[in-house]
Amino acid sequence: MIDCLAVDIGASSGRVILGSLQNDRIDLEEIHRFENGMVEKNGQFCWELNRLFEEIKIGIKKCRDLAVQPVSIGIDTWAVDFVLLDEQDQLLTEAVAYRDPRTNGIMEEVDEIISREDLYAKTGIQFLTFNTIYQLYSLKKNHPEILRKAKSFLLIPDYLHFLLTGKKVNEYTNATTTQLVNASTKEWDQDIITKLGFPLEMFQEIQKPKTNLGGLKKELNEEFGFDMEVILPATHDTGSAVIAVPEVEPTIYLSSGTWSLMGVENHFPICSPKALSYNFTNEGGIDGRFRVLKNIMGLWILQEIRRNFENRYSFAELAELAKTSGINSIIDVEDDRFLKPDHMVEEIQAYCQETKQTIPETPGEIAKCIFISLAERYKQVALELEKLFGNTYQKINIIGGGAQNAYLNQLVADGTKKEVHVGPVEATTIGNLVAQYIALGGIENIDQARTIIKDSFTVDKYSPKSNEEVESYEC
Ligand code: LFR
Repeated sequence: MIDCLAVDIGASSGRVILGSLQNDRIDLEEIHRFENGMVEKNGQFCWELNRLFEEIKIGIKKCRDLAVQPVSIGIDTWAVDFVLLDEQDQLLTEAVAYRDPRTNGIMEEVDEIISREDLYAKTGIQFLTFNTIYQLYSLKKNHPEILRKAKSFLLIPDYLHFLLTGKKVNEYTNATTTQLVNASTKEWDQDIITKLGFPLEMFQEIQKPKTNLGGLKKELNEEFGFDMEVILPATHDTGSAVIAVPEVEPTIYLSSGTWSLMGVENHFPICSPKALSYNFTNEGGIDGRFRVLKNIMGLWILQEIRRNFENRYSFAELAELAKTSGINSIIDVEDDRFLKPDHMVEEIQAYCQETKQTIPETPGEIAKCIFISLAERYKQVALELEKLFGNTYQKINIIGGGAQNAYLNQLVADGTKKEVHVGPVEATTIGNLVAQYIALGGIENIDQARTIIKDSFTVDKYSPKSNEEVESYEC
């Protein structure tokens, strides 16, 4: 039996999960769960990195209390956000969150220095206003003195791994989301970095998933009473999630959580003008794979309206209310206005008014508007993927926490007219563990891992209903 710890921190919560691999089965046990969210510090939205690290330590200590001693640990989080360290390895910056407005208007300024065509041909990364490249450029513009002092650039999981081990590396899958990594060489693109005037020396060596960073720092070893290997998973949560898609055949996956990431796994990047015209990303994956996918503003919109309703309704209740609502107004879920509006419900209502659609009023109407808008977008992106790959896919595999939403799953099946396979819900954690198991020799490769995942976790199926059964939601 091999016991490993996966730490998976998303935008709204984090978990420390114990994964046990035995007889070609993976079992999961949640050891510790904690809240996450942006807080305002000096007028900026930031993550509470020190608290997050304390929570990870609590999780490790709970293992000790349960008399479990995992062999290794690996951490994954959301992408693009980073910290900078000075010569003494002290933090120079807060971990500013990607939804902070500091990048407003910055993409256009970077366009003047490097054309989108060039940037895409080199990196293959989707243009999103909050990519690291734009966050760094905003910092350079507004606080050049900070960037001048920076000696180390670490993405969030890199920093947490540094706190565990004292070693500074940039893990590859997450590094690709900076839009500064060359998709062919899989290394920092020095040309882009120097053109934008970022200090080249602050970028660390890029290390691939499965790299063993060695043991814990001495003081942590003493504090916990045991040592563990620290093994890099795909530290970008989406990278870990896609490892756990339980299909060996190429299929469309939809990693559903705060974001909806919809794409196809490929063995090379597609940085063509056609891929650019669809604005698909090519994020680096494990073992030379690429995630050709689209970032779609996902359940964040629903999380926000829940907050606007003071958490009076659960996600399941909102789905129930939506089902019985007759409204068919649709919003463009990828419009940046929904990235961090002051009040999501009002933003949705304003959008519907401006586009001359019925204004949703009740919680059920607003939820329905969000669900059908997401389903509509998934349908369009599935078509774009088929056009890009010149392929017809028979099914869509929904993974992640959002896969628990039966109403949305059925809407996806009905809209795309494809079989929808649902699960595993814990894909990110499982993918994180798989990299550790392969590094430790417990699993041979990704194909074997996917067979094990298929045998260890349930996958539900939704078939598209016939046209007569489907209530039309076209505008
Ligand atoms: C999902 C995710 C997406 C990334 C977004 C912001 O949690 O990692 O892949 O685009 O968060 O980092």
